[in-house]
Amino acid sequence: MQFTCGKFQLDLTRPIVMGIVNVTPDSFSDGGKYAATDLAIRHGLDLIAQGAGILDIGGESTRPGADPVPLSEELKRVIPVIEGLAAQIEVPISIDTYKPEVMKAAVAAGASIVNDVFALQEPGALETVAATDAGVCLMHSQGRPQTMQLDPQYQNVVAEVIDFLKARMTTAEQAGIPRNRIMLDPGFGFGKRSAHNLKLLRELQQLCAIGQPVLAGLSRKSVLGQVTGNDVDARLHSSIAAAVIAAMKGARIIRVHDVKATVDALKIVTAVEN
Ligand code: 9MG
Repeated sequence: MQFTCGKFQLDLTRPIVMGIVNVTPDSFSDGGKYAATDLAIRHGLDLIAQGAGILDIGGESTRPGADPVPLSEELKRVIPVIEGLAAQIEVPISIDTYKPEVMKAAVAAGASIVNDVFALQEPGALETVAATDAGVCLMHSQGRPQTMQLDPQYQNVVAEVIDFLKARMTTAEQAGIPRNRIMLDPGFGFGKRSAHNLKLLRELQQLCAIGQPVLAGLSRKSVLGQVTGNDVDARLHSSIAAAVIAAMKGARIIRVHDVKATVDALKIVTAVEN
């Protein structure tokens, strides 16, 4: 399986790790430690040294209850980090945003994947990505971060997520984004109760059967806390377990905070699969 993004052709015959670089003072799991540009760049370089195959840079938290960040502030946070990293690294940089203006500036600064938790539904987002050679991650979310965890409802969460992502993929293709630049993501924790998240993970192979690369992001999420009883800073082991399950079900991009531990765990998955 191949995924094209900018100048990169990713070989997804084995799972790879997307390392998270939050440039947000309110980041839910690292307390904004890497908010300053230099620290964020250093953190990104460290994640690559640990084996990350993609870096995901975000300037607006999407944790439940998070407030939106003004456009100018988001640009100020992420663009210098992307420029600083793009000059030094040979792995794709992904921009975690739903704002078309940030997508455009980030790609101009050196990003080659747009990671959109709203699946390019913001006006202008489809056209913005189509006008670039960037890849895109289309993620499912029910609602917006401020309210998405209040009362999420589904008849059949797996079928509804798959139908939504298929429809967004068709729309993206019609807008001019070729299929080899699209990955899909069920959006663990985005407008889903624990039971929804666990069912999506259990049946992830159904989403993978569409034939597009699937991204899974469960790192440190609240479903892991609900199952284990652990706070966010004690969810390493459960995050690794979730990453391994997702990869064994067919996910090819695993989005995590703890890169080295996940890379090692996924080496076992690859060795078993081969
Ligand atoms: C930004 N962000 C937070 N969680 C995420 C997830 O599960 N997937 C993607 N694509 N992005 C996420």
